[in-house]
Amino acid sequence: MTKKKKLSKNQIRRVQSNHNKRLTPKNDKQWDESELGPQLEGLVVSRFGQHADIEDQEGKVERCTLRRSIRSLVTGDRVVWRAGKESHQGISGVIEAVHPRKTVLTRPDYYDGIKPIAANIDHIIIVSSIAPEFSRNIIDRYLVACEDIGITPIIVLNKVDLLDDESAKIIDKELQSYRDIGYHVLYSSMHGTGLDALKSVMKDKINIFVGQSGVGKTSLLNMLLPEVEAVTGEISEGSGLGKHTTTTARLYHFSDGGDLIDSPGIREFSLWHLEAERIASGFIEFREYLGNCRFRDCKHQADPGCALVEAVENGHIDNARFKSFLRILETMDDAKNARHRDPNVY
Ligand SMILES: Nc1nc2c(ncn2[C@@H]2O[C@H](COP(=O)(O)OP(=O)(O)OP(=O)(O)O)[C@@H](O)[C@H]2O)c(=O)[nH]1
Ligand SMILES: [Mg+2]
Ligand SMILES: [Zn+2]
Repeated sequence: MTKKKKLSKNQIRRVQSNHNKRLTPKNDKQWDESELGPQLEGLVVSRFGQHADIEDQEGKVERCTLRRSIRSLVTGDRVVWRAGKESHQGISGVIEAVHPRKTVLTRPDYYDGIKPIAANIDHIIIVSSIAPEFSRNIIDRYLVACEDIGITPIIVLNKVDLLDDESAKIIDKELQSYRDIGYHVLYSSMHGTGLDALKSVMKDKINIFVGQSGVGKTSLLNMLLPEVEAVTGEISEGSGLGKHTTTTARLYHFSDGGDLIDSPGIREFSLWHLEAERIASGFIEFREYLGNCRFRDCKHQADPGCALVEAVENGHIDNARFKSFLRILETMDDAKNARHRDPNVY
């Protein structure tokens, strides 16, 4: 058997782009100037490939195509669009330009570098739960991302109905370490616990639910906005993991002010687009110690005179957070070298 020659990164990208072009229907409408109305303002509620659903100023959702000049468009983007005089196969118009973003949550992508997930958000609500599994490491990764982009995180432990006295004690202790460093932690359940508190932190803000698949993001959305009736999915009996039920980020409005974006669950949240120092300062309680290590290039591991290790030993830094930090550094190189493209790993 002849050995297949490995494709270069550029070749892989070209193959992918040709493949995507083939997936775009040939009869996709190319709008002519004379067929389009005046420029209007809109808000992207959801993006699918070359199309996006935008909400116009009357609150009506219109499906539009994207001008080729638009390089990046995500849920939460504010756009300029023009309606077609007639709609074609359910497409009402074209998005012409994207307003500058106030904030953007991103993820690293092996092929495309840094990819945006949602724009103009005020709060990232990190939803966790004991089912499929409680992962402090994923919470910590999201916290680093939030600190790096300057968006306020809120930690939510969902499915509290599944906790017995003993597991409740253990989880309380874990979550107290986040409260101790100033983070807002809430408990919730699709059966009612904590929904009012959640509603009040989200009021008048643009919020996004993030977290592992199956933790109950969409179930919470359905409780908060019953008219939405978004699809939820059981945790797989075989693997014990979520089934990635939600596939695209979508924005919903609260009638009394504020928005909520439900996003697809993730398996892992990599941070390899950040330098080690940015990861370290994403752990907010580490900041006062950074720069105090004996060696300027301290890796904060076995290095003598490490100010972080000392702070852990003195009980000023929580050991679990420090371990989480080391684990993120360890996995960064692996992630950088990953040769697979799994859309759920980001
Ligand atoms: N016991 C209990 N089960 C819950 C709760 N919230 C959600 N679930 C269940 O957890 C499963 C997953 O819920 P989803 O809302 O689809 O989870 P998700 O986070 O949106 O998952 P993805 O869309 O895949 O990211 C469903 O079977 C829900 O019924 C809760 O508060 N308590
Ligand atoms: Mg979902
Ligand atoms: Zn150090």
